[in-house]
Amino acid sequence: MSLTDKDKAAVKALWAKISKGADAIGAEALARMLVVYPQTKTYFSHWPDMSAGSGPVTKHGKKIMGGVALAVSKMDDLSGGLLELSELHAFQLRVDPANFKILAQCLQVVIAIMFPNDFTPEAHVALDKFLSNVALALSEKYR
Ligand code: HNI
Repeated sequence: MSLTDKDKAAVKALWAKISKGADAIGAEALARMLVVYPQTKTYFSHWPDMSAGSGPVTKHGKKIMGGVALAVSKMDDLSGGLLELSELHAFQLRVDPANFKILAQCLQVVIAIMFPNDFTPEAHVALDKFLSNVALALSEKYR
């Protein structure tokens, strides 16, 4: 489902409130994904430590949120804006696209915990739609 102007405005408004906590959101969401969906650990087996708060998790959480920030800025053309990241995940990293939905879920749980007042039902529905579209754009190069 494509994003309406209303969805886009709601995501931008939410992002303006939460982006200061982006690094922490990314690290928490990634740590949660690795615990709750342990099958995702296969992609990070080269890390010395996959536990919450570890160096690699903290560092990679930041990178993921850099990707989300890019997606927010390219909201009108997610396929084009995320093309390189899609190629990377498809051809080099070979990440099963089902995992994008899993991470999206973890991101939403963490945002709800860290920013309960900003994560209104309206923000929630828009973010959910946005992250589905991000997952779709990241999966583009798999075809
Ligand atoms: Ni993902 C690397 C963004 C989902 C596995 N990933 C990156 C980088 C960005 C990024 C940015 C760094 C690229 C670079 O170095 O040039 N990843 C994103 C985004 C999402 C996402 C925006 C979804 C919202 N990645 C996932 C998922 C998995 C995943 C769901 C696996 C479960 N990503 C990786 C792996 C790397 C990676 C593996 C390389 C990490 C490393 O340290 O080797």
